[in-house]
Amino acid sequence: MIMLRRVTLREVALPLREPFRISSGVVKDRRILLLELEDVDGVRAWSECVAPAFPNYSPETIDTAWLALRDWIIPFLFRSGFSRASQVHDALESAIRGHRMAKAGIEMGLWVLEAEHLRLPLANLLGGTRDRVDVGVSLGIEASPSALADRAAREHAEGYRKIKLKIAPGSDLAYVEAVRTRLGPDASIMVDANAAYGEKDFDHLEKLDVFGLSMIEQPLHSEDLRLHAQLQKRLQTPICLDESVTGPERADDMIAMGSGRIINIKPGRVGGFTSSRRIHDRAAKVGIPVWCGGMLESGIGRACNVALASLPNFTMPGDLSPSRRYWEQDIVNPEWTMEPNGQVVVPNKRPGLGIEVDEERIRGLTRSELTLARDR
Ligand code: OSB
Ligand code: MG
Repeated sequence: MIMLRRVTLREVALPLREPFRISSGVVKDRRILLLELEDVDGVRAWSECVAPAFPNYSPETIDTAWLALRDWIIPFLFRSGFSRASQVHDALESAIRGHRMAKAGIEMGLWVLEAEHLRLPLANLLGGTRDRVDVGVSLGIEASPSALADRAAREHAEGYRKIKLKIAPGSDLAYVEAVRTRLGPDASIMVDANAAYGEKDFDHLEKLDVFGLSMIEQPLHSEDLRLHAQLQKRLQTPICLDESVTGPERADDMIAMGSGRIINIKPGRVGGFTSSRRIHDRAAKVGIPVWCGGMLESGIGRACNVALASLPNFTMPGDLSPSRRYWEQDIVNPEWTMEPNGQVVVPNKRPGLGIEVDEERIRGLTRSELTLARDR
């Protein structure tokens, strides 16, 4: 039986080594919401809520997540007990609508807690089947096509197995062309528009087909699956959905409507691991490949993503870059690294997250902290 006794919310600030620009905004300092869970047996687990500072990706932010966790989600969980972490998702869904990133933060923590209880690596508990996962890098919008091509060439030489370029109207064709020319025809290149285009851009987006991209991620508005289906009919390049797929139901809609051919699964976006596994299983059944996206996580969120990405249908490289791609110093030991062949090792020799959380460093970085406890 998993019964929470205490949860501590902490906001830490970690400066990115360089600003990360996408079509809808830029991040310089990452405000990160960490959760520390303790159950009635005294077992502890860490997890991360991926909500960003500003609602330019989805409606949630770190501040809405803090509120939702403090006032609704954690009090609800204090009133409940679960024999398995896999039951938490549906209980939360039936009680509280939306707030998926907030829910995911604690749902994933409860999976880690169960893994600690069973002395099992998180990857094994989730059903992971591989020891290593292919890694891709996500590159923000740069000042010029040649600056992006330089950057992409450096990252390609590091071993990354997929290079993802953020695009936006006005920063697209020339940038993609520069990178394709620099990296050559065999490099795996994709783009991510973060919903920046519309129906009027279909002719323009068709011009991306000549670059042999492995996919175009979330070109259109997140709510518009019908429009994505129309665009997919006109493109040779597969569409991959990110923001649009908020849970298994939207994945089913995408599959039924032909709105895309690939799914980016971020456990934070879809409400946690149970939802992620359902999307993974439904996609596998119909031959849709999935890969694990990222939200500029710290090493704690990275551990959750890497564990999930070890499941069998995660057949494409994930946005699972090593710590130094983001931070001067991460908050875990050892830091996340990438093998020269562009893979990350799944830490499945140790229970739980499989890495050590640097609690002292977290204390030093903490800007606000709140401990909630079950009443007796
Ligand atoms: O759309 O995949 C995205 C980062 C923040 C918000 C949205 C996205 C991203 C990334 C970064 O692409 C991936 C990473 O964490 O390396
Ligand atoms: Mg994306």
